[in-house]
Amino acid sequence: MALVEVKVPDIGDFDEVAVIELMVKVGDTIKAEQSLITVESDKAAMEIPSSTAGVVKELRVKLGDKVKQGSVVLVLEASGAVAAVAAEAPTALAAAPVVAAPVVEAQPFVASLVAATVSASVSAAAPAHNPGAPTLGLPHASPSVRKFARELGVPLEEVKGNGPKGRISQDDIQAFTKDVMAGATQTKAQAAKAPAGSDGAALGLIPWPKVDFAKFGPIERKEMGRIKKISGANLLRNAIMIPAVTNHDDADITELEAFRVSTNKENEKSGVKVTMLAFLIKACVAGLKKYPEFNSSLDGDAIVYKNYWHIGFAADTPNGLMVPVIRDADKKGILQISQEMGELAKKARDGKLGPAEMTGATFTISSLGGIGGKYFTPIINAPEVAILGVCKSTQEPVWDGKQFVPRLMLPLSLTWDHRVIDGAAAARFNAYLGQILGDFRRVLL
Ligand code: CAO
Repeated sequence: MALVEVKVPDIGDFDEVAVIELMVKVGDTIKAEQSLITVESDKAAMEIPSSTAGVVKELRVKLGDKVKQGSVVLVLEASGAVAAVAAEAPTALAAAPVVAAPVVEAQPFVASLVAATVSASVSAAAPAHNPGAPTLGLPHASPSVRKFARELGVPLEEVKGNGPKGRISQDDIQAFTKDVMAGATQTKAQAAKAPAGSDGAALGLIPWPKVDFAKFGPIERKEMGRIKKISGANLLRNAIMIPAVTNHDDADITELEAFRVSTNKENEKSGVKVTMLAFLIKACVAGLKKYPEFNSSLDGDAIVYKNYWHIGFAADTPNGLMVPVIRDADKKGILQISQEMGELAKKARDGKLGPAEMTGATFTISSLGGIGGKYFTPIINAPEVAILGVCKSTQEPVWDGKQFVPRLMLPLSLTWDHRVIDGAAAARFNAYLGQILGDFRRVLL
């Protein structure tokens, strides 16, 4: 039988990550792709799977160890015909993907919103929650469960795990949240802070309506997938925290579309198809350079201006919305951007995007142009400060000073953070985009 070293694969932007969970032990028989350990950086947690099936002979890491790409996780006696060479775990990690930014740590506002909402219904008599048996070190839960808890602001250490060895499942988190929402229990923080009788109505929110839909007709209940849950929590925070405004405008892309079609004809054999989105990425980079506040982030009372232009684009995948990132879009041509976009969109649909491919965007474009619609109000992908929504171009009658002429018009919807950007700047940004898309030679100016 071959002995195989399973190593930490490429983990994207992270140099060193901490081992926070050991999911196997010596003597365990494991399958290929089975998760072995969980590692966590300050931005994301991910499970390191095994490339090979076999029996664990030796664990080379322990809780709290720092590991990086190439660190040996364990030694396996491989089952089947496996060459006795060091094997690397596959690069498609089970990293928790997010819309826009990497999975964030506890989201204080969402958490406090939940707390405020629930305390409205927590009666003074609600007992402080009695957590399950104390666990040594971290509570026993998978990364996705841990993140789910963080997104809801649920203190994991107070949740009683009902799985084997007290493992906390998503059901346990949901049950805990329901209890808190129903006022049947309180978190320790609530018990400590909320004075008896506090209604916590600081936000003026009433509890979420609880309806027994089955009373009105047949229903089917399906739990949301992981990506939807993660993106939902991020979207909620961003929608609530950002004073966002959306400006709608149209760009005349009649000539640009003709150029796109002819470019695709010329490049038919290359296999790279250019869509309007690639031009939009380039046009946005020009806009971001001219109006740098759109390429910034808020950091307390400071605005951080970024001198790099990484553009995220929303991709619709069977698992939910994902935002791969084209890095250094300012240094790339339309064909390269198109090619990378095609590759990243495919990886997103196949669930194979790595953390590095989903992080670092300075601005995002959400294009529904291939589907339809006129305008919409995209939600900003924090910590970015603006996002461009694009819908389907249509032929429209445009007055040229003498007569109405048919022109291909592209609807643009720019949502911006009013803390950083003013309405006039947003109107200028959109107008500038329109100029560039109307005459793409302006990109060179
Ligand atoms: N107007 C008219 N037609 C457009 C267009 C536009 N603005 N944008 C794209 N099209 C056309 C393309 O030219 C292509 O036409 P052909 O098939 O005739 O060549 C067709 O629509 C399909 O394009 P596409 O969607 O495959 O390619 P894309 O580069 O425009 O977009 C991607 C790629 C990954 C962004 C897209 O597939 C996608 O996932 N879009 C959804 C994004 C989303 O969900 N946003 C909402 C986020 S908020 O919930």
